[in-house]
Amino acid sequence: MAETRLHTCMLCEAVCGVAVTVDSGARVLSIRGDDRDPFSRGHICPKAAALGDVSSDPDRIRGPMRRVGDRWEAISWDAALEEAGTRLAAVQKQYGRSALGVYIGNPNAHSYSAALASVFFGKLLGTRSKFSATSVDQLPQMLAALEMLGHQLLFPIPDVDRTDHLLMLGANPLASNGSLMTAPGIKKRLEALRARGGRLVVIDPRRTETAQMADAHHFIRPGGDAFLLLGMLHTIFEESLDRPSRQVHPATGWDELRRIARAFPPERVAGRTGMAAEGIRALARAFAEADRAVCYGRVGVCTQEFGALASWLVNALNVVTGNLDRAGGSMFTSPAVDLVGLATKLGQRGHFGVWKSRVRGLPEFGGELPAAVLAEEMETPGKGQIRALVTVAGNPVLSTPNGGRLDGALAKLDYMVSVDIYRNETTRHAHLILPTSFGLERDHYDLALYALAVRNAARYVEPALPAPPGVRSDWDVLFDLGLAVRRHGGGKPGRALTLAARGIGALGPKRMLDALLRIGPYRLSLNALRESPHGTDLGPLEPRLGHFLGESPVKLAPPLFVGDIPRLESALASRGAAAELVLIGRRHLRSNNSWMHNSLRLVKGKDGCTLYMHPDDAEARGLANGDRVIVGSPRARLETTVEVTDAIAPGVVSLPHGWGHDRLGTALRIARAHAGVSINDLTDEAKVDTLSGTASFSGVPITVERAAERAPAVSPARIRAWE
Ligand SMILES: Nc1nc2c(c(=O)[nH]1)N[C@H]1C(S)=C(S)[C@@H](COP(=O)(O)OP(=O)(O)OC[C@H]3O[C@@H](n4cnc5c(=O)[nH]c(N)nc54)[C@H](O)[C@@H]3O)O[C@H]1N2
Ligand SMILES: Nc1nc2c(c(=O)[nH]1)N[C@H]1C(S)=C(S)[C@@H](COP(=O)(O)OP(=O)(O)OC[C@H]3O[C@@H](n4cnc5c(=O)[nH]c(N)nc54)[C@H](O)[C@@H]3O)O[C@H]1N2
Ligand code: SF4
Ligand SMILES: [Mo]
Repeated sequence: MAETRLHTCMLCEAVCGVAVTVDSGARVLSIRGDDRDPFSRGHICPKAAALGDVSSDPDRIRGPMRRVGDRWEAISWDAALEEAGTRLAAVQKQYGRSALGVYIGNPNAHSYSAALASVFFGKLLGTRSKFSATSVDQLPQMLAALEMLGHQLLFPIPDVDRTDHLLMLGANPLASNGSLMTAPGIKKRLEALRARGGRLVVIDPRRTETAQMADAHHFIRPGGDAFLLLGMLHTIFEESLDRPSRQVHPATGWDELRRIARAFPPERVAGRTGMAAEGIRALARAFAEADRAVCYGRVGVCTQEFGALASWLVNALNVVTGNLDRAGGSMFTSPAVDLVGLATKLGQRGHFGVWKSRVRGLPEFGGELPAAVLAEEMETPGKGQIRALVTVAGNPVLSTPNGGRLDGALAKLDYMVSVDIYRNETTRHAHLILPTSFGLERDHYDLALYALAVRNAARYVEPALPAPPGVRSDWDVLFDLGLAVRRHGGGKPGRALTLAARGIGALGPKRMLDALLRIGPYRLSLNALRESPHGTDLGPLEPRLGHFLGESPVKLAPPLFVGDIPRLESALASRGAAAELVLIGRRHLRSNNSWMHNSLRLVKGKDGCTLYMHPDDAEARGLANGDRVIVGSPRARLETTVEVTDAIAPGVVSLPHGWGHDRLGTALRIARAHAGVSINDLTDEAKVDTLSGTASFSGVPITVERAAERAPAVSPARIRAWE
């Protein structure tokens, strides 16, 4: 008999409530949006249906696997944990604790149990060689929060449901469903904004799906955002459009910011932004004069040469116009589990630059090093060289800059363990793959994303599907693996931590979540949430900066950012030969980073991995729609298909990330048949936002030429890794 169970989609950040209908054999018959979820109101996207595909995917890893040479064999959990503990501890004993690296990927944030367990996991391993997807994503926004607001996780959230003017830079929520802005059904929310007379303005080198529904869209040169924002601030100060009296929470640094902006009149930055000076002034006036306005920047603003400066200036624009912590402006969520509030009370705010990476000297952030240095830290001999690695729900070969180099470096490690559900481009290098339960097989409360929601909400669901018998929960795997490494004695014994971890590990994630809900702002509990299985609405965002800052002011001009202005100046001054073409990324509604391409329902049909090119650029190269081309950067040459479209700015081309599934040794049959190429074979690990260490994906100089009949278009690193 069929039965319908409630769950929450955990693929992207929108936390859509779903109703999963399963048959008596626990096979998924359908996945629909839950109309009765007060937050997501029935919204889902095409990816939700693929949740069942991943669970039942024949290629999924369903029990621990050990690699012997290039052969894989099943191994018991006891033997696997014993081997991993012995080998990883041996590396730490011989070469020091930080010779063991850890890389934590994106899906970790989408499981409350994994997110909580990984904190202990990191402490148990006791290494400084920690990496995550943060440094190829939102790090600049965290740095801006740390420096301006005093906590690295205090993300300002655009109050989209009440604003009159949304200025959006480097985000495409119609494809991504919103990021650092949990807003299920974002398209409807944006339609409502326009229906109530508000304006949506999009700044993007591509006329995206979101730009197409906006009131206005302006092309920008990749990496031009910090210049644009300074030009806008210049106008606002020059025309006395700033609103110090409207800014409720006090802010310092007003004069310093005014002084900085004075040096960037729109006429001066126009060239670097690709926008007309008068256009920049008009943007500034419209924003400052709107009753309730919010500037929102996301991945396109972060992963670029001046990502940290741009992220700072987005916040600064909101403050200067009196829109921070104000309804319809940039606000702060009050989640049922308030980890930021808790951490603030404990005095844990995050840190930056306390130590530097060994080889290149890039700064740590919150105890992690930039993913852009991972390969060099493995390849460069000397004390502290990374010789073993654990990846947890990450695929850095496809997701970090110059993945090809990393691919080669992983193949040379002494030992590697991957906690993952697939044998993919990264995990194929592991000596052991430890598989976890997935998605609908877990209970779910969205610890991370309810804390970033545009409305306060909570929902707890029990597992909707049984997990395959051979896998374990992420919680158990992380605690067991961490404790195994401890047991085999990596470095100091650390008895207190070991005992605490053993106790907390045995307590389980539910008890921990329940405790966090009970001490949260609404004094909820798991049982209270269970009483509203469709979810609970906890009301609109309320001003709450005082809760975090007390009397402390917002810092409008933190010295860290002010100190980086000379780099902007020199970029303006150096009018070197502009690259012919620069590369940016893109997301698609039917794709999710690197790991949903083994679902036939998502990849069938039109090729998802094509190169967008403006008609002028195509004509200049004699290229037509559908032609095969070679895209070249100093890192690789790849063959792909060109898609001619005037929706991309002239001089800019775009490839999506997360593709390139034709590498040897993976076990992803459908993805291999829809392989595409990896943009991160082309991107450059040397190109980072040097202030924050974040990868600079936007604006990679490349060349495009017609492919010869039979072009040898394989990245050299890909061959090297398997020689
Ligand atoms: N369908 C789908 N949804 C996803 C994901 C996915 O892979 N697929 N991934 C999830 C993840 S991990 C994240 S972090 C979020 C990201 O969510 P978003 O930030 O909304 O991500 P994108 O759709 O990549 O939008 C980034 C935009 O920045 C533009 N851009 C590139 N360079 C520049 C620049 O220099 N300046 C400006 N102003 N714009 C620029 C690009 O053209 C693109 O339109 O999406 C999440 N949701
Ligand atoms: N050029 C370019 N590069 C980018 C981006 C871009 O816009 N352009 N975007 C960047 C961004 S925003 C991000 S967040 C990163 C993502 O970078 P990563 O997190 O490194 O990569 P993902 O593709 O999300 O890979 C997730 C991995 O987790 C596994 N997995 C999925 N679910 C589970 C689970 O429940 N448990 C376990 N144990 N494993 C699971 C998958 O099999 C896969 O191996 O990519 C970044 N890279
Ligand atoms: S929008 Fe995101 S959370 Fe909602 S169904 Fe799609 S992938 Fe899942
Ligand atoms: Mo991300």
